[in-house]
This record gives sequence, structure tokens and C-alpha cells, in this order.
Amino acid sequence: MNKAIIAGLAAGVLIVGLVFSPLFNGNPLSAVDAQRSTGTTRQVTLIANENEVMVAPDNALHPGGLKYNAMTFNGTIPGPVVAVNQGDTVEITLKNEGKVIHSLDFHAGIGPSNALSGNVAAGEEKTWTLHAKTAGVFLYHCGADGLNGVWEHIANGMYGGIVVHPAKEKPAKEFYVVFGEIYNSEDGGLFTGDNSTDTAGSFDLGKFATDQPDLILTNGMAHKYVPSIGQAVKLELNKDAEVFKVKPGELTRWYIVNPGPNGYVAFHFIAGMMDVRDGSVRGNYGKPVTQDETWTIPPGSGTVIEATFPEAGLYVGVDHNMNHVVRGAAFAVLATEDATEDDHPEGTWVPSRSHLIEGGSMTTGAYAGTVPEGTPGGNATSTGPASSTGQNTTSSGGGNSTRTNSTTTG
Ligand SMILES: [Cu+2]
Repeated sequence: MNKAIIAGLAAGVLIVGLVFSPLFNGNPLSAVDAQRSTGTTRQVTLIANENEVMVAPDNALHPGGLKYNAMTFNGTIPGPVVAVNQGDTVEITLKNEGKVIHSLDFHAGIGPSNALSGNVAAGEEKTWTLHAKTAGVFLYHCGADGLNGVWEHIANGMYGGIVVHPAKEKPAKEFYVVFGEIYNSEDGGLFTGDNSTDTAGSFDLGKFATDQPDLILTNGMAHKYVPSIGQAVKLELNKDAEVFKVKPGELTRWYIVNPGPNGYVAFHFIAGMMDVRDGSVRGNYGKPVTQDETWTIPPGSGTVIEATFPEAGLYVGVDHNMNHVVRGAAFAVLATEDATEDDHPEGTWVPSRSHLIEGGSMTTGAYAGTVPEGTPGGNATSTGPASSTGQNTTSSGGGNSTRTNSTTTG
């Protein structure tokens, strides 16, 4: 190795050290902080915890279903969707009711003081401020102890999505869908006959390190929204499945989030086409890729997908990686004139731009977000902590928060 290369490596190590040391120590003052946002100030609380959830339904692939020792925000995989309008200021509180250190990384923020909470020890809480400047849908996830173990906390379910509505946005029926991998020490594998157990599994480092997820969860459970597949030979996947309902021809907007931690999502609607507004391309939100068939969503990212389903009938949103479909990454969409404005499967409704302007809650379920009274631009009363129905322990495994305050509260 020549001297120039060694010098380059040394400089690289030094730069990485300079960049990451303050990051681990909390929130240094950011230059970005000077450019304050001008919209409404909103408050949201996320509660970190460790709890057991169902990650697979009782079906032929997993008789009796599968339980997992998860890590969660507000009790569910995924954590609740957090919705704000572009230009809003968000005061985020992370309360740690678990036994180990947790933290938060909001990809909608830019600069360590905006995006990161820093460590929050067990039993403690921390509040910090995010300025939502870029429109789109973005991942939030636990950063564990200064990134040490972040892979495990994400794989265990500590993630969700934040939607930042742009100023000009066509009204649409909107849905929140998060895919995520499970590496389960108690899962014997698909089609092996050894995949039923009463014991809740835990994070399997070996499976994770070799990219072998057992399940790809759709909003916290494999095949959560797919009753069955097969016509000549029917395979029942989830007897309790709800399906997404839309009206033929209506504009729908899907906030699709891929926390990974490792794999890409090849998002596709079977029998559909879609327009893509990828919030990860800064400033490009308003220039959609139109009429595409399949769109890549990398781990650590979210994408806004718009679609209309012109003809009544059944469509299916999938990760078109077939290994992921069989492991749970799919959801049925029924286009029917019977669809209504608010018949979303539990936990998938997203507070709209106008709902937020009217002062409605910025999230669903427990600890719904609020606008502090007297906030300029916040013309409504605080909605306060809502029902605690989002706190599901060993229930259907996530995304189960109840829609609250869907009408104007002001
Ligand atoms: Cu964590």
C-alpha cells in the first residue's frame, strides 16, 4: 500500500470520527437549526418498549401462528404513522418504558439536532424538535445505543413512517403500509414442517448476517391482508384478513415504507400501474414517474405511490420478489363501489393535509399527536392522548391502533 493511500485512509478515519462522535453524544447545535420552519408546531409521543407480538397468522405455513419477542413503538409493529404538513415543526418525545436503551432516527429531519434523539435510557424520556422541510414519506426507526445494535432493534420492529404532506396535494384516499423483515430463532423455515412453536422467538443474528429472513411482515404480520391464494388449489393464508377497499377510478395514495433492515422492496400492484412520488429525491416530490409497473424501495426508505384502480375487482400490492411474497409481503386491494371514505384496515389511515390544518390528530391510536394551544397556525384544541387501543400485547401483531379524531376537532 503506498503512502498516499495510507494517508487517505487515515484522513477518512479522522473524518468519520469527527462526524460520528458528536452524533453519539446527543444533539449538538446544527447549522440547519438556524433555518427554522414557519408552520404549525405539533407534538407527538412515541413509547419504546419490548413486548411479545404475533408475527404470523395461524395457517398451513405456520400452524398456530408465530409469536416473537419484539421491540416496539407504541406497542405495535410498525409504530404509528406520524403525519405533518411541510413547514411544520414537530416536538417529538421519546419515552422509554423498556428495559434497554432506545433512541430515534427520523429520516424526515436533516442535521443531527433535527433527525436524532440521542440515547434514552430505560425509564427516561427526551423531547427534541424536528423541522419538516422536505415533502414525502420517510422512515423513522430506533438507533439503539448510538447505533450499536441498530440492526437488531430495527429487525425487532422498531420502525414506522412519517408523512410530510406538500403544500399542493390532490385529495386522495391514503394508506400506510410498512414492510419489515423478521429473523426468528424459533422459526424452522417455510415448507419444512418444523415451523410451529408455542415459544416466542427472538432475533437470530446468524440468519440476519446471512440475509435469510423468515418472514416479511406487512404492517407487523405476514399475510396480514391476504385471506387466501389459489383457485384450483386454495391455500388459506389468513382467515382474519381485512382487505383494503377503494372505489374504482378514485385516486389513492400509498405511503410505502421499507425499514429493511437488509432487503429491497420491489413494489408492484398486480393488475395495476402507479405514479411514483419519491420523497427521497429532494425537491422532486412534484415530478412523478408516471405509469410505472414496479418500483424499487431500498432499505431505509419510503416512497409515495399514487394509483387508480379503474375496474372493479381484486388487485394485490406486493413486493414482487417472490421469496418475499411467500414470506408475507402482500396485501389485497378490492376495488368496489361499496368502498367508503374511512373503511381503512385498522391502523392504516393517514391523517390528511386538510385534517391536520383543521387541527385533527397527527397520528392514530395511543398518544395521538397534538397541536399545543395558542400555537400560531394551530387553530384547534389539543386532542390529548387518545384511546390506548394501540397498546396491543400478543394480539394480532401490530398496526392495530385505532383511528381517532378523523373529523375536525376544532
Ligand atoms: Cu430500540
